[in-house]
Amino acid sequence: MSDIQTQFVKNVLADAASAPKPTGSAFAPSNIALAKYWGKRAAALNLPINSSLSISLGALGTRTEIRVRGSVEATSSSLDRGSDVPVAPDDVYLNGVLQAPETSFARRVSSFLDLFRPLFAGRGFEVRTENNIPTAAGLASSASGFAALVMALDDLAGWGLDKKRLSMLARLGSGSAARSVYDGFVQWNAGENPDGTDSFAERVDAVWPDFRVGVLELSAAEKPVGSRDGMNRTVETSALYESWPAQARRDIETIRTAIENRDFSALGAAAENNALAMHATMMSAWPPLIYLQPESIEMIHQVQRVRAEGLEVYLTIDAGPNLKLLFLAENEAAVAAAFPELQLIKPFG
Ligand code: 2P0
Repeated sequence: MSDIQTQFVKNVLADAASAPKPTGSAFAPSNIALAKYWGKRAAALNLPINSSLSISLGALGTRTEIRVRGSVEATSSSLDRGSDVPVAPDDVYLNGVLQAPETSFARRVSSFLDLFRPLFAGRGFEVRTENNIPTAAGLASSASGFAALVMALDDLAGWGLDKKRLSMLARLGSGSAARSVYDGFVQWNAGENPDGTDSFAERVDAVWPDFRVGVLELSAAEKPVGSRDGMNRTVETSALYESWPAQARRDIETIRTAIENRDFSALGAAAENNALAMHATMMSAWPPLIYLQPESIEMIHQVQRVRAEGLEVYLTIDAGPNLKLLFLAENEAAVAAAFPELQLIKPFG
């Protein structure tokens, strides 16, 4: 926890209400970026170099329940007490199982909660996190996890924060979490201010009930490098990264227009090109970042084959080996036949 983070939290909570409850709870959906976030301009406030655009995954995500040990008033003025407040340990449960404090999951949750702990008299929390995302499906749970955690804290303390502020706080836990406070299509504006006040996500005003996402879980191989280190390495060493922010801007523009016009072909092409361009920047980092496995390459070719035969299906890939397919309801049966292992997701229910 740095001073700059503490100050940021204090500013975001400046006008917050206070109506503490015994338990706070919230659900946040997972999301998949159609125009990816890759690269930070400032680490402490988790500020991205480029804006990104995602689709939230409806009922797939994280439900979190949080309570303080004992009841305390949560006010922003108590942040002033700062670091002389003793830190109490948290009990962090994941899918019903208590996580040892030294696990990376418990450590990430606790260090995020440290940002807010002074508001709760330095007490420990009990956090119960339930993910209904199929395990190992390659869907990031940090996005829905930090979004649900911030929303549950807001519910617990009765801050009454709007989505913009929730998004800014979720961003401190994980960049992609900034997008998971909304349903549907979401744009996270990178912003320019060093103080992070213009970097938050907004909902794209569109409902597309026929939009489908499919997950192809291809490989359980360990990621060579996590996203955080991977994007830093890419920014620092890849000569191709120079062209990335402009590509991101173009793709977001194309995808927004495509959503407006319900032009699925334009959306799919821009999303697929964006994901493969991101992987090109990763591969051109040094040491190289190759998240794709042989199975990923095989399936990329399979997608191109079936598309050449007339089936409108596009792919996107995050920092891992698994593919996510994009298609419309009318092609659900054909896509399922071409990709029997596909896990079907309906983002709009
Ligand atoms: C995204 N990814 O837009 C991109 C595409 C992975 C590839 O956001 O360091 O866990 O916590 O801000 O959000 C994964 O990175 O990284 C990610 P941090 P995060 O979905």
